[in-house]
Amino acid sequence: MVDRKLRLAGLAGASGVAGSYAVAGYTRQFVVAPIDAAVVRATPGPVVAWAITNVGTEAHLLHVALATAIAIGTLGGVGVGGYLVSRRLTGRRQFAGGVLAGALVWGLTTALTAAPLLALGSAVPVGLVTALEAVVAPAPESDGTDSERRAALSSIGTLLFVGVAGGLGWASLRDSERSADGPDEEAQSFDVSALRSQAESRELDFTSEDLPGLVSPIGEFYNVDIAEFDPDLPPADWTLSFSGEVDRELTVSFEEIQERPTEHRFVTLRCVGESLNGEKLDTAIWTGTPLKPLLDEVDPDGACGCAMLRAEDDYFVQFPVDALEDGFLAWGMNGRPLPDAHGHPVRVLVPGHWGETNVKWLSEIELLREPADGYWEKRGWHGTGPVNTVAKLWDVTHLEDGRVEVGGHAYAGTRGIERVEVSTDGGASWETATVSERLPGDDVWRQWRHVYRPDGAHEVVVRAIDGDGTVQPRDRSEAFPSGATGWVSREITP
Ligand SMILES: Nc1nc2c(c(=O)[nH]1)N[C@H]1C(S)=C(S)[C@@H](COP(=O)(O)O)O[C@H]1N2
Ligand SMILES: [Mo]
Repeated sequence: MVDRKLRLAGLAGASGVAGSYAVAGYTRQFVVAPIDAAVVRATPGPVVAWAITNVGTEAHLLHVALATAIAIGTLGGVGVGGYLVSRRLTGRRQFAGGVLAGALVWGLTTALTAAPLLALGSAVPVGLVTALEAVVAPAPESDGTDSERRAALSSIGTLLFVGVAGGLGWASLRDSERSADGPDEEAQSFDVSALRSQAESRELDFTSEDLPGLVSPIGEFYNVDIAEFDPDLPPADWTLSFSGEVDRELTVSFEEIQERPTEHRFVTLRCVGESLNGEKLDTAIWTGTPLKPLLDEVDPDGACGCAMLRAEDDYFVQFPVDALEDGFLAWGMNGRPLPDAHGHPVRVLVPGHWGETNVKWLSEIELLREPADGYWEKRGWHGTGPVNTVAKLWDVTHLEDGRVEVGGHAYAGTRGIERVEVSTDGGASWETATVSERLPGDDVWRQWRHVYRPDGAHEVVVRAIDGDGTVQPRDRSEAFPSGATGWVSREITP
């Protein structure tokens, strides 16, 4: 008996979650989304840090799976609970039970997602599954035989399966259409062709085809979010407020911000959580306006000279106003409106500082009196300062003539990359690599390349020298808490 109720709850919950996905897609209105956000918020900092450095980008699968399981259990539990209560009250199995189950699930889903219409996507299947169970299960007085029941159950199962599979198929079709981004060059909204050709003319001629160019295509640009489900923010609904320790408060709309002087800039981003030779390092051509004139208008006067930036996904980060003054409000990426995943409609870009300061879906800049921890700093990270210098070893190619080509990208924030050095004897002697010509802008990476004739097994080591002449430190440390350090090296056997 208990077993049957559990099975019914599982079936009802799963159909509710599938139905919600079918109507809402992988968005904030999907019933799993708010549960996932709660799971992420409740996860202790050390667990998050461990997952970021050890599980990498797949870590999100873990919390989404957990959130999905919780959603199935909750919708199923509430649905079957409602059905059983109704049955007890009316003394009979009937459709009223299904209606009550559906209504409860509708209320719960609406409360979670604030989307009453789309909440029907989970309510209707749960209502149907419980109501059908009322029909199929024999009433105590009935003499329905086991085989009749089994036949009815299996036809309901088939119907459900077809319904759910059809719904999911339709949803994924719709989602793939929605996210059909196409190549960057198509559908340009801003003319960034001049910068694009500057980048192309400076790219090194690698024999290997595996090395990224100087501008990362939108679909390949790395992505780090605290929320699995991006905010969905129409530009017309977006505003940015300057609040707190200011002389004049100010709120600007998307339209107003776009009327300001517009620039296109190359800016590189790097996540403090990436491993030493990781790939959370990318560059785009951003379109936007400088922040300084807006800050001058509000005239910050807080004692700490610091600001808290807040975003639509409840992300927040604190760092010095000085750093913010060099910042840029961007609404374009590689010639297109900022994509949802990268902060649509507006994000901030802070030159030379770790990725986490580059707040997406930016909604508020609060000037503070005293410093306070941001989202990641509360979780133990120290990632609001300038980036560490790094030379990545992203490719080793054995050329046909027996030589070896090694290459990658190097980045040192606003200090710039002066030189990249390569050792092919484990760090005993060093040679200077070819680097790509500097791109305009004061926060951009460079490519490097070196070709040599190997002599047996050996160890390649690379290091960058920044614009101040400082050599990338050799001492190794993990990404947590303030960014990986050390030289990237690789054993090579001919
Ligand atoms: N609102 C918001 N902004 C955010 C984040 C976030 O989770 N929410 N992640 C930060 C981190 S840790 C990094 S490394 C960069 C990544 O930007 P990208 O996803 O556009 O590459 O965004 C930063 N800005
Ligand atoms: Mo990050």
